[in-house]
Amino acid sequence: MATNRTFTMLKPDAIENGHMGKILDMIIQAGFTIKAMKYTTLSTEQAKKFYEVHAERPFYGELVDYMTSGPIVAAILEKENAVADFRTLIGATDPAEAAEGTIRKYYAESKGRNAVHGSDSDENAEIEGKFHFAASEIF
Ligand code: IDP
Ligand code: MG
Repeated sequence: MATNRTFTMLKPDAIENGHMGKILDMIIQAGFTIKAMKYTTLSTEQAKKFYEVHAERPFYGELVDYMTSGPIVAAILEKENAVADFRTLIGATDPAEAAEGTIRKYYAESKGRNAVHGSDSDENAEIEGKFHFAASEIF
């Protein structure tokens, strides 16, 4: 069932490079409403768990180190067709392949340090949102 919600993180490179405001503005201008948001950090344990599906990939250790290297912004976003539209807004995983006008095209450093996360399905959007937010923090 479509929930019209997705989950995002502005990743440590985006915050470190001073892109938090510009990325949030792109998200809001694209029609997403913020239903939950926090400026926080991931523990190694949380990052490992969040990216568990990639545990066997060669970049897993690097990914966990990167995602715990500094603060992130986690948010739940709402819009009709949220999951697919947000993936379109962020662009391909590798900024070299990301379409013009996408967040990753503008702000990602590399395939690994790629500025922003977006859930890949309604089911994962719900799991990932609940991973970061208590019910009382979601509006
Ligand atoms: P996605 O974020 O576009 O859904 P996934 O394939 O799910 O991409 O990978 C999760 C994250 O793992 C990416 O956003 C990126 O930070 C990192 N990653 C993916 N592929 C590579 C790689 O080949 N080298 C280094 N990091 C990678
Ligand atoms: Mg993914």
